[in-house]
Amino acid sequence: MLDAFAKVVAQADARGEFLSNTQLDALSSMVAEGNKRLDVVNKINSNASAIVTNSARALFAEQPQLIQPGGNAYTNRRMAACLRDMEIVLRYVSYAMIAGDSSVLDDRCLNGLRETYQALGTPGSSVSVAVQKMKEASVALANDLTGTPQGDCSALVAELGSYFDRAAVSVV
Ligand code: PEB
Repeated sequence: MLDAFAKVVAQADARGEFLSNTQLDALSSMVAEGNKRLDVVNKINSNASAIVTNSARALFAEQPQLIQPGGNAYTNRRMAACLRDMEIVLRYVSYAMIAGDSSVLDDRCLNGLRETYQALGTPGSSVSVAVQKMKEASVALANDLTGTPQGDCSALVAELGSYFDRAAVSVV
């Protein structure tokens, strides 16, 4: 598991070189935007249950067969597993966001997840839609500057979106 700093150290060490100016610039802007990054993660954390439940509701509205008899989220046990899975993905996305690096998400959450869903008979394409809905909700929250100083969050929002995209692509 790496963060943005450990990642460039590992890359430079593999080549036996000092950090490049490009690497230093990237870390420098990460430090400069550090408070905004904390705000984004804080917004996700404090809205996590709404992000999960609203996204699940939107998924089931689009794909009602999931909650009909025989569906993959039919019965409370499967519904609970589905909501739990969505929360797990959101949690790991938040870890990647605070670390500024996707390795924690890749290694501890997404690795083998497609195969797990195949073995369970859970449709990965539906999980992917659920993740995209969580992306939309989280990006909207990150873009909502109410109560915070106005500033450019576009790079952070794009980075946040990229972690959801990784998760969405990994399960189909
Ligand atoms: C992944 N999900 C399920 C299981 C596992 C995961 C390992 C099997 C064991 C169990 O039921 O607990 N666990 C999960 C995860 C990590 C992990 C992400 C990462 C670290 O450790 N059903 C739907 C939707 C979708 C869904 C499409 C969006 O209709 C999910 C939610 N996951 C779902 C369901 C089950 C499951 C298990 C329904 C139960 C499947 C079953 O028992 O039939």
